[in-house]
Amino acid sequence: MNVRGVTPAAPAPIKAAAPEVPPYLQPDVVAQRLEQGRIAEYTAGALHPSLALGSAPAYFRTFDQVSAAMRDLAVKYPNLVEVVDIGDSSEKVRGTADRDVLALKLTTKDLNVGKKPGAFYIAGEHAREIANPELMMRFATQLLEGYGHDPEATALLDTREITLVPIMNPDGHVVIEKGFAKQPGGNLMHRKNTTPPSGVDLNRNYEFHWGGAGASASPGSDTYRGASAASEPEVQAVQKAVTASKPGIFIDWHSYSQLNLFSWGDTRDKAPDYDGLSALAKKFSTWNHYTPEQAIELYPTSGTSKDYVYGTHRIPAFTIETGRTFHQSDKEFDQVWGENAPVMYYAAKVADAPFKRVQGPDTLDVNVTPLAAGSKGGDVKITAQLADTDRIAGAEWTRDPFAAPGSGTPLAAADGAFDGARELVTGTATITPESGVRELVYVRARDTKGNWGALTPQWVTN
Ligand code: 0X9
Ligand code: ZN
Repeated sequence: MNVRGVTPAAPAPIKAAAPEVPPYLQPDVVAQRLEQGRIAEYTAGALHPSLALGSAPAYFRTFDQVSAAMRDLAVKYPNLVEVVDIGDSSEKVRGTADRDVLALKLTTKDLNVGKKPGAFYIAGEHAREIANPELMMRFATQLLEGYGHDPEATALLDTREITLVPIMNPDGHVVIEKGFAKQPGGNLMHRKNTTPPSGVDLNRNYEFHWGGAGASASPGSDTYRGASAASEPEVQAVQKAVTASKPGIFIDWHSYSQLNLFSWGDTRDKAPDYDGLSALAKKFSTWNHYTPEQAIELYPTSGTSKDYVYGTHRIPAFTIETGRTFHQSDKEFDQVWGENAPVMYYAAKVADAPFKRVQGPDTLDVNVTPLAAGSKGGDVKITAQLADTDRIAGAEWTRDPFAAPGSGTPLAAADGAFDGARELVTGTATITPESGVRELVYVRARDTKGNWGALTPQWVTN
Protein backbone atom coordinates (compact mmCIF):
# COMPACT_ATOMS: atom_id res chain seq x y z
CA MET A 1 0.00 0.00 0.00
CA ASN A 2 1.26 3.45 -0.71
CA VAL A 3 0.29 6.56 1.23
CA ARG A 4 -2.92 7.01 -0.68
CA GLY A 5 -4.04 3.52 0.16
CA VAL A 6 -3.65 2.27 -3.38
CA THR A 7 -2.00 -1.08 -3.91
CA PRO A 8 0.25 -0.79 -6.97
CA ALA A 9 0.61 -3.65 -9.42
CA ALA A 10 3.38 -6.04 -8.42
CA PRO A 11 6.68 -4.85 -9.88
CA ALA A 12 7.93 -6.91 -12.79
CA PRO A 13 10.91 -9.08 -11.86
CA ILE A 14 14.09 -7.18 -12.46
CA LYS A 15 17.35 -8.85 -13.41
CA ALA A 16 20.30 -8.54 -11.07
CA ALA A 17 22.07 -5.29 -11.81
CA ALA A 18 25.35 -5.47 -13.67
CA PRO A 19 27.91 -3.02 -12.28
CA GLU A 20 27.63 -0.69 -15.26
CA VAL A 21 23.88 -0.17 -14.82
CA PRO A 22 23.35 3.56 -14.30
CA PRO A 23 21.75 4.68 -11.05
CA TYR A 24 18.39 5.44 -12.59
CA LEU A 25 18.12 1.83 -13.78
CA GLN A 26 19.06 0.22 -10.46
CA PRO A 27 16.30 -2.21 -9.46
CA ASP A 28 15.48 -0.42 -6.23
CA VAL A 29 15.24 2.93 -8.02
CA VAL A 30 13.03 1.49 -10.72
CA ALA A 31 10.92 -0.30 -8.12
CA GLN A 32 10.52 2.94 -6.21
CA ARG A 33 9.29 4.69 -9.33
CA LEU A 34 6.88 1.84 -9.95
CA GLU A 35 5.63 2.28 -6.41
CA GLN A 36 5.00 5.91 -7.15
CA GLY A 37 2.98 4.91 -10.16
CA ARG A 38 4.99 7.07 -12.52
CA ILE A 39 5.99 4.22 -14.81
CA ALA A 40 2.87 2.16 -14.47
CA GLU A 41 3.20 0.61 -17.90
CA TYR A 42 6.76 -0.58 -17.32
CA THR A 43 7.25 -4.25 -18.06
CA ALA A 44 10.44 -6.27 -17.99
CA GLY A 45 12.22 -6.01 -21.30
CA ALA A 46 10.35 -2.91 -22.40
CA LEU A 47 12.03 0.07 -20.82
CA HIS A 48 9.92 3.11 -20.45
CA PRO A 49 11.09 5.79 -22.89
CA SER A 50 11.82 8.25 -20.10
CA LEU A 51 14.67 5.96 -19.06
CA ALA A 52 16.35 6.98 -22.31
CA LEU A 53 16.38 10.58 -21.17
CA GLY A 54 19.90 10.41 -19.85
CA SER A 55 20.40 12.69 -16.89
CA ALA A 56 16.76 13.73 -16.54
CA PRO A 57 15.32 13.41 -13.05
CA ALA A 58 12.99 10.46 -12.69
CA TYR A 59 9.85 12.58 -12.49
CA PHE A 60 10.56 14.24 -15.84
CA ARG A 61 8.47 13.10 -18.78
CA THR A 62 8.39 14.06 -22.41
CA PHE A 63 5.58 16.13 -23.90
CA ASP A 64 4.25 12.98 -25.56
CA GLN A 65 4.33 11.06 -22.30
CA VAL A 66 2.56 13.80 -20.37
CA SER A 67 -0.05 14.10 -23.13
CA ALA A 68 -0.58 10.32 -23.06
CA ALA A 69 -0.82 10.37 -19.26
CA MET A 70 -3.47 13.10 -19.46
CA ARG A 71 -5.49 11.04 -21.92
CA ASP A 72 -5.07 7.97 -19.70
CA LEU A 73 -6.56 9.88 -16.77
CA ALA A 74 -9.56 10.84 -18.91
CA VAL A 75 -10.07 7.19 -19.87
CA LYS A 76 -9.73 5.99 -16.29
CA TYR A 77 -11.92 8.71 -14.74
CA PRO A 78 -14.44 9.65 -17.45
CA ASN A 79 -16.87 11.16 -14.96
CA LEU A 80 -14.26 13.42 -13.40
CA VAL A 81 -11.89 14.70 -16.04
CA GLU A 82 -11.53 15.51 -19.69
CA VAL A 83 -8.64 16.55 -21.87
CA VAL A 84 -9.34 19.80 -23.68
CA ASP A 85 -7.29 20.93 -26.67
CA ILE A 86 -7.13 24.68 -26.04
CA GLY A 87 -4.97 25.55 -29.03
CA ASP A 88 -1.96 24.73 -31.18
CA SER A 89 1.72 25.11 -30.49
CA SER A 90 3.48 27.57 -32.75
CA GLU A 91 5.27 24.73 -34.58
CA LYS A 92 1.90 23.18 -35.33
CA VAL A 93 0.70 26.49 -36.76
CA ARG A 94 3.84 26.61 -38.93
CA GLY A 95 3.28 23.00 -39.98
CA THR A 96 6.55 21.64 -38.59
CA ALA A 97 5.13 19.58 -35.69
CA ASP A 98 1.79 18.34 -34.39
CA ARG A 99 1.58 19.50 -30.79
CA ASP A 100 -1.46 20.89 -29.00
CA VAL A 101 -1.70 22.93 -25.84
CA LEU A 102 -3.68 20.52 -23.68
CA ALA A 103 -5.66 21.20 -20.53
CA LEU A 104 -7.16 18.86 -17.96
CA LYS A 105 -10.61 19.96 -16.89
CA LEU A 106 -11.37 18.33 -13.56
CA THR A 107 -14.85 18.33 -12.06
CA THR A 108 -17.52 15.84 -11.07
CA LYS A 109 -19.70 15.81 -14.16
CA ASP A 110 -22.83 14.13 -12.84
CA LEU A 111 -23.80 16.82 -10.33
CA ASN A 112 -26.52 19.08 -11.61
CA VAL A 113 -25.36 22.30 -9.98
CA GLY A 114 -24.73 24.74 -12.82
CA LYS A 115 -21.47 26.61 -13.33
CA LYS A 116 -18.96 25.92 -10.59
CA PRO A 117 -16.29 28.40 -9.47
CA GLY A 118 -13.06 27.67 -11.29
CA ALA A 119 -9.36 27.49 -10.49
CA PHE A 120 -7.02 27.80 -13.48
CA TYR A 121 -3.35 26.76 -13.18
CA ILE A 122 -0.76 26.82 -15.94
CA ALA A 123 2.81 25.48 -15.96
CA GLY A 124 5.66 24.87 -18.34
CA GLU A 125 5.41 28.34 -19.90
CA HIS A 126 9.22 28.54 -19.64
CA ALA A 127 10.65 25.31 -20.96
CA ARG A 128 13.60 24.89 -18.61
CA GLU A 129 11.37 25.14 -15.51
CA ILE A 130 10.78 21.42 -15.67
CA ALA A 131 9.22 20.53 -12.31
CA ASN A 132 5.94 22.40 -12.55
CA PRO A 133 4.32 20.34 -15.33
CA GLU A 134 4.69 17.34 -13.04
CA LEU A 135 3.34 19.38 -10.13
CA MET A 136 0.14 19.78 -12.16
CA MET A 137 0.07 16.08 -13.00
CA ARG A 138 0.54 15.05 -9.39
CA PHE A 139 -2.24 17.37 -8.28
CA ALA A 140 -4.57 15.96 -10.93
CA THR A 141 -3.68 12.38 -10.04
CA GLN A 142 -4.11 12.95 -6.32
CA LEU A 143 -7.52 14.58 -6.79
CA LEU A 144 -8.72 11.77 -9.03
CA GLU A 145 -7.36 8.95 -6.89
CA GLY A 146 -8.72 10.69 -3.81
CA TYR A 147 -12.24 11.04 -5.13
CA GLY A 148 -14.62 9.14 -2.88
CA HIS A 149 -11.88 8.56 -0.28
CA ASP A 150 -10.42 11.92 0.65
CA PRO A 151 -13.07 14.47 1.65
CA GLU A 152 -11.04 17.45 0.37
CA ALA A 153 -10.43 15.92 -3.07
CA THR A 154 -14.05 14.84 -3.29
CA ALA A 155 -15.39 18.23 -2.26
CA LEU A 156 -13.08 20.04 -4.68
CA LEU A 157 -14.17 17.95 -7.64
CA ASP A 158 -17.83 18.24 -6.61
CA THR A 159 -17.79 22.01 -6.11
CA ARG A 160 -15.07 23.40 -8.40
CA GLU A 161 -13.95 23.25 -12.00
CA ILE A 162 -10.18 22.94 -11.97
CA THR A 163 -8.34 23.59 -15.22
CA LEU A 164 -4.68 22.56 -15.42
CA VAL A 165 -2.40 23.29 -18.37
CA PRO A 166 0.69 21.22 -17.47
CA ILE A 167 2.76 22.18 -20.52
CA MET A 168 1.86 25.56 -21.96
CA ASN A 169 4.97 25.58 -24.16
CA PRO A 170 5.06 22.16 -25.90
CA ASP A 171 7.73 23.05 -28.48
CA GLY A 172 10.04 24.45 -25.80
CA HIS A 173 9.51 21.30 -23.71
CA VAL A 174 10.75 19.20 -26.62
CA VAL A 175 13.96 21.29 -26.77
CA ILE A 176 14.55 20.30 -23.13
CA GLU A 177 13.81 16.63 -23.87
CA LYS A 178 16.43 16.69 -26.60
CA GLY A 179 18.82 18.34 -24.18
CA PHE A 180 18.45 15.49 -21.68
CA ALA A 181 18.71 12.92 -24.46
CA LYS A 182 21.78 14.72 -25.89
CA GLN A 183 20.12 14.98 -29.28
CA PRO A 184 20.68 17.69 -31.90
CA GLY A 185 18.60 20.79 -31.19
CA GLY A 186 18.62 20.10 -27.47
CA ASN A 187 19.30 22.87 -24.96
CA LEU A 188 18.63 22.40 -21.27
CA MET A 189 18.51 26.17 -20.70
CA HIS A 190 15.87 26.88 -23.33
CA ARG A 191 13.17 29.22 -21.97
CA LYS A 192 11.06 30.51 -24.87
CA ASN A 193 8.94 28.79 -27.51
CA THR A 194 10.60 28.11 -30.87
CA THR A 195 9.08 30.79 -33.11
CA PRO A 196 11.84 31.88 -35.52
CA PRO A 197 14.42 33.17 -35.29
CA SER A 198 15.01 32.07 -31.70
CA GLY A 199 11.72 31.96 -29.83
CA VAL A 200 9.35 34.30 -28.01
CA ASP A 201 9.14 34.65 -24.23
CA LEU A 202 5.51 33.63 -23.77
CA ASN A 203 5.44 35.44 -20.43
CA ARG A 204 6.05 38.76 -22.21
CA ASN A 205 3.59 38.18 -25.04
CA TYR A 206 0.14 38.59 -23.38
CA GLU A 207 -1.86 41.47 -24.77
CA PHE A 208 -2.30 43.40 -21.49
CA HIS A 209 0.29 46.21 -21.39
CA TRP A 210 2.29 44.34 -24.07
CA GLY A 211 5.50 46.07 -25.06
CA GLY A 212 6.08 47.89 -21.75
CA ALA A 213 8.90 47.67 -19.25
CA GLY A 214 10.99 44.55 -18.72
CA ALA A 215 10.28 43.01 -22.12
CA SER A 216 12.74 43.08 -24.97
CA ALA A 217 12.11 44.06 -28.58
CA SER A 218 15.18 42.06 -29.67
CA PRO A 219 14.40 38.59 -31.04
CA GLY A 220 17.63 37.22 -29.59
CA SER A 221 16.76 38.20 -26.03
CA ASP A 222 15.49 35.64 -23.52
CA THR A 223 12.68 38.09 -22.70
CA TYR A 224 11.71 38.80 -26.32
CA ARG A 225 8.12 40.02 -26.32
CA GLY A 226 7.24 38.77 -29.81
CA ALA A 227 6.23 40.59 -32.97
CA SER A 228 2.93 41.87 -31.60
CA ALA A 229 0.61 41.53 -28.61
CA ALA A 230 -0.51 37.89 -28.23
CA SER A 231 1.24 36.94 -31.48
CA GLU A 232 1.96 33.44 -30.14
CA PRO A 233 -0.69 30.71 -30.45
CA GLU A 234 0.16 29.35 -26.99
CA VAL A 235 -0.65 32.76 -25.46
CA GLN A 236 -3.80 33.06 -27.55
CA ALA A 237 -4.83 29.64 -26.25
CA VAL A 238 -4.49 30.62 -22.59
CA GLN A 239 -6.12 34.03 -23.06
CA LYS A 240 -9.05 32.41 -24.86
CA ALA A 241 -9.50 29.63 -22.32
CA VAL A 242 -9.37 32.03 -19.36
CA THR A 243 -11.79 34.41 -21.07
CA ALA A 244 -14.20 31.56 -21.80
CA SER A 245 -14.10 29.92 -18.37
CA LYS A 246 -13.74 33.04 -16.17
CA PRO A 247 -12.15 31.18 -13.27
CA GLY A 248 -12.24 32.54 -9.72
CA ILE A 249 -8.46 32.29 -9.30
CA PHE A 250 -5.41 31.84 -11.55
CA ILE A 251 -1.86 30.68 -10.83
CA ASP A 252 1.03 30.57 -13.31
CA TRP A 253 3.65 28.15 -11.92
CA HIS A 254 7.29 29.06 -12.64
CA SER A 255 10.75 28.34 -11.22
CA TYR A 256 12.74 29.33 -9.39
CA SER A 257 13.20 31.66 -6.36
CA GLN A 258 10.56 30.66 -3.80
CA LEU A 259 8.24 33.61 -4.40
CA ASN A 260 4.49 34.18 -4.33
CA LEU A 261 4.09 37.11 -6.76
CA PHE A 262 1.02 39.18 -7.53
CA SER A 263 0.18 42.11 -9.84
CA TRP A 264 1.43 44.50 -10.93
CA GLY A 265 4.66 43.54 -12.63
CA ASP A 266 5.10 46.72 -14.68
CA THR A 267 4.47 49.45 -12.14
CA ARG A 268 5.07 50.11 -8.46
CA ASP A 269 1.49 51.41 -8.20
CA LYS A 270 -0.66 49.21 -6.04
CA ALA A 271 -3.31 47.14 -7.78
CA PRO A 272 -6.92 48.08 -6.87
CA ASP A 273 -7.16 44.78 -4.97
CA TYR A 274 -3.67 45.02 -3.46
CA ASP A 275 -4.86 44.06 0.03
CA GLY A 276 -6.69 40.98 -1.19
CA LEU A 277 -3.90 39.87 -3.52
CA SER A 278 -1.33 40.40 -0.81
CA ALA A 279 -3.43 38.53 1.76
CA LEU A 280 -3.74 35.54 -0.58
CA ALA A 281 0.00 35.54 -1.38
CA LYS A 282 0.72 35.64 2.38
CA LYS A 283 -1.72 32.82 2.98
CA PHE A 284 0.07 30.70 0.38
CA SER A 285 3.28 31.45 2.28
CA THR A 286 1.93 29.74 5.40
CA TRP A 287 2.42 26.49 3.46
CA ASN A 288 5.21 27.07 0.97
CA HIS A 289 7.12 29.64 3.07
CA TYR A 290 7.88 31.59 -0.10
CA THR A 291 8.24 35.38 -0.03
CA PRO A 292 4.95 37.14 -0.88
CA GLU A 293 5.46 40.35 -2.86
CA GLN A 294 4.25 42.57 -5.67
CA ALA A 295 5.89 41.20 -8.81
CA ILE A 296 7.78 44.38 -9.72
CA GLU A 297 9.80 43.96 -6.53
CA LEU A 298 11.55 41.06 -8.29
CA TYR A 299 12.09 43.03 -11.51
CA PRO A 300 9.79 44.87 -13.92
CA THR A 301 7.92 42.82 -16.52
CA SER A 302 5.12 43.51 -18.97
CA GLY A 303 2.85 41.30 -21.04
CA THR A 304 2.84 38.58 -18.35
CA SER A 305 0.10 36.04 -17.71
CA LYS A 306 -0.96 37.23 -14.30
CA ASP A 307 -1.14 40.90 -15.28
CA TYR A 308 -3.26 39.86 -18.25
CA VAL A 309 -5.58 37.73 -16.12
CA TYR A 310 -5.88 40.25 -13.30
CA GLY A 311 -5.70 43.38 -15.45
CA THR A 312 -8.20 42.24 -18.06
CA HIS A 313 -10.57 40.15 -15.97
CA ARG A 314 -9.94 41.27 -12.37
CA ILE A 315 -9.41 37.62 -11.49
CA PRO A 316 -6.90 37.23 -8.62
CA ALA A 317 -3.79 35.99 -10.40
CA PHE A 318 -0.36 34.90 -9.16
CA THR A 319 3.02 33.76 -10.36
CA ILE A 320 4.51 31.23 -7.98
CA GLU A 321 8.25 30.60 -8.42
CA THR A 322 8.86 27.12 -7.04
CA GLY A 323 12.08 25.75 -5.64
CA ARG A 324 15.71 26.77 -5.92
CA THR A 325 16.70 25.50 -9.39
CA PHE A 326 15.38 25.17 -12.93
CA HIS A 327 16.15 21.45 -13.15
CA GLN A 328 14.91 20.29 -9.78
CA SER A 329 16.16 16.93 -8.58
CA ASP A 330 13.67 14.27 -7.54
CA LYS A 331 14.34 15.20 -3.93
CA GLU A 332 13.76 18.90 -4.52
CA PHE A 333 10.65 18.16 -6.56
CA ASP A 334 9.22 16.12 -3.69
CA GLN A 335 9.79 19.05 -1.38
CA VAL A 336 8.26 21.48 -3.87
CA TRP A 337 5.24 19.22 -4.16
CA GLY A 338 4.90 18.99 -0.38
CA GLU A 339 5.04 22.73 0.16
CA ASN A 340 2.81 23.66 -2.78
CA ALA A 341 0.14 20.96 -2.78
CA PRO A 342 -1.72 22.76 0.06
CA VAL A 343 -1.54 25.99 -1.98
CA MET A 344 -3.10 24.21 -4.95
CA TYR A 345 -5.90 22.87 -2.75
CA TYR A 346 -6.46 26.12 -0.89
CA ALA A 347 -6.57 28.38 -3.95
CA ALA A 348 -9.17 26.08 -5.52
CA LYS A 349 -11.17 25.94 -2.29
CA VAL A 350 -11.48 29.71 -2.07
CA ALA A 351 -12.16 30.20 -5.80
CA ASP A 352 -15.79 31.15 -5.10
CA ALA A 353 -14.72 34.43 -3.43
CA PRO A 354 -10.94 34.49 -2.87
CA PHE A 355 -10.66 38.00 -1.41
CA LYS A 356 -13.45 37.32 1.10
CA ARG A 357 -12.53 33.77 2.06
CA VAL A 358 -8.90 34.62 2.76
CA GLN A 359 -10.04 37.10 5.42
CA GLY A 360 -12.20 34.51 7.15
CA PRO A 361 -11.14 31.84 9.66
CA ASP A 362 -9.76 28.45 8.68
CA THR A 363 -11.73 25.38 9.65
CA LEU A 364 -9.43 22.53 10.61
CA ASP A 365 -9.87 18.99 11.85
CA VAL A 366 -13.59 18.46 11.30
CA ASN A 367 -14.82 15.33 13.07
CA VAL A 368 -18.17 13.65 12.59
CA THR A 369 -19.24 10.73 14.78
CA PRO A 370 -20.49 7.72 12.80
CA LEU A 371 -24.18 7.05 12.24
CA ALA A 372 -25.62 3.93 13.84
CA ALA A 373 -24.50 0.87 11.92
CA GLY A 374 -26.64 0.28 8.84
CA SER A 375 -28.68 3.46 9.15
CA LYS A 376 -28.78 6.11 6.47
CA GLY A 377 -29.84 8.92 8.76
CA GLY A 378 -29.87 10.06 12.36
CA ASP A 379 -27.96 12.35 14.69
CA VAL A 380 -24.20 12.79 14.50
CA LYS A 381 -21.94 14.95 16.60
CA ILE A 382 -19.74 17.45 14.76
CA THR A 383 -16.61 19.05 16.19
CA ALA A 384 -14.15 21.34 14.44
CA GLN A 385 -11.07 23.38 15.26
CA LEU A 386 -11.11 26.95 13.99
CA ALA A 387 -8.19 29.33 13.56
CA ASP A 388 -8.00 32.98 12.57
CA THR A 389 -5.69 35.94 12.99
CA ASP A 390 -8.59 37.83 14.63
CA ARG A 391 -11.45 36.91 16.87
CA ILE A 392 -13.76 34.17 15.57
CA ALA A 393 -17.42 35.11 15.77
CA GLY A 394 -19.33 32.01 14.73
CA ALA A 395 -19.46 28.77 12.79
CA GLU A 396 -21.99 26.61 10.99
CA TRP A 397 -22.42 23.27 9.30
CA THR A 398 -24.25 22.57 6.07
CA ARG A 399 -24.67 19.72 3.64
CA ASP A 400 -25.04 22.06 0.68
CA PRO A 401 -21.68 23.52 -0.35
CA PHE A 402 -23.43 25.95 -2.69
CA ALA A 403 -25.70 27.42 0.01
CA ALA A 404 -24.94 31.03 0.94
CA PRO A 405 -22.67 31.51 3.96
CA GLY A 406 -24.84 32.13 7.02
CA SER A 407 -27.65 29.85 5.85
CA GLY A 408 -26.32 26.76 7.61
CA THR A 409 -26.97 25.48 11.14
CA PRO A 410 -24.93 27.24 13.85
CA LEU A 411 -22.27 25.37 15.81
CA ALA A 412 -21.51 26.39 19.41
CA ALA A 413 -18.18 27.35 20.97
CA ALA A 414 -17.16 24.43 23.17
CA ASP A 415 -15.91 26.79 25.89
CA GLY A 416 -19.21 28.67 25.88
CA ALA A 417 -18.15 31.85 24.07
CA PHE A 418 -16.65 32.94 20.78
CA ASP A 419 -13.87 35.08 22.22
CA GLY A 420 -10.59 33.91 20.73
CA ALA A 421 -8.55 33.44 17.57
CA ARG A 422 -8.83 29.70 18.12
CA GLU A 423 -12.05 27.93 18.98
CA LEU A 424 -13.31 24.39 19.23
CA VAL A 425 -16.91 24.20 18.01
CA THR A 426 -19.47 21.48 18.50
CA GLY A 427 -22.97 20.68 17.40
CA THR A 428 -25.40 17.97 16.48
CA ALA A 429 -26.41 17.41 12.89
CA THR A 430 -29.50 15.47 12.00
CA ILE A 431 -28.67 13.64 8.82
CA THR A 432 -31.63 12.84 6.60
CA PRO A 433 -30.89 10.50 3.71
CA GLU A 434 -31.35 12.51 0.53
CA SER A 435 -30.84 11.27 -2.94
CA GLY A 436 -28.33 13.21 -4.99
CA VAL A 437 -26.55 14.63 -1.94
CA ARG A 438 -23.01 13.49 -1.23
CA GLU A 439 -22.27 11.94 2.14
CA LEU A 440 -20.32 14.98 3.21
CA VAL A 441 -20.97 17.64 5.81
CA TYR A 442 -19.22 20.98 5.52
CA VAL A 443 -18.15 23.37 8.29
CA ARG A 444 -17.17 27.04 7.96
CA ALA A 445 -16.58 29.95 10.32
CA ARG A 446 -16.78 33.75 10.30
CA ASP A 447 -14.81 36.48 11.96
CA THR A 448 -16.16 39.55 13.77
CA LYS A 449 -16.24 41.50 10.49
CA GLY A 450 -18.58 38.92 8.97
CA ASN A 451 -15.98 37.32 6.67
CA TRP A 452 -16.82 33.68 6.16
CA GLY A 453 -13.83 31.40 5.54
CA ALA A 454 -13.63 28.40 3.24
CA LEU A 455 -15.73 25.27 3.74
CA THR A 456 -14.03 22.19 5.13
CA PRO A 457 -15.69 18.85 4.36
CA GLN A 458 -15.89 15.61 6.30
CA TRP A 459 -17.56 12.28 5.58
CA VAL A 460 -20.74 11.07 7.20
CA THR A 461 -20.14 7.36 7.76
CA ASN A 462 -21.69 4.41 9.51
O1 0X9 B 1 10.43 36.61 -15.72
C1 0X9 B 1 9.44 35.90 -15.60
O2 0X9 B 1 8.64 35.69 -16.49
C2 0X9 B 1 9.16 35.24 -14.25
N1 0X9 B 1 10.36 34.71 -13.67
S1 0X9 B 1 11.12 33.45 -14.34
O3 0X9 B 1 12.39 33.27 -13.68
N2 0X9 B 1 10.29 32.14 -14.10
O4 0X9 B 1 11.25 33.69 -15.74
C3 0X9 B 1 8.63 36.28 -13.27
C4 0X9 B 1 7.44 37.01 -13.70
C5 0X9 B 1 6.87 37.75 -12.56
N3 0X9 B 1 6.72 39.12 -12.78
C6 0X9 B 1 7.66 40.07 -12.43
N4 0X9 B 1 8.78 39.75 -11.91
N5 0X9 B 1 7.34 41.32 -12.59
ZN1 ZN C 1 9.46 31.23 -15.70
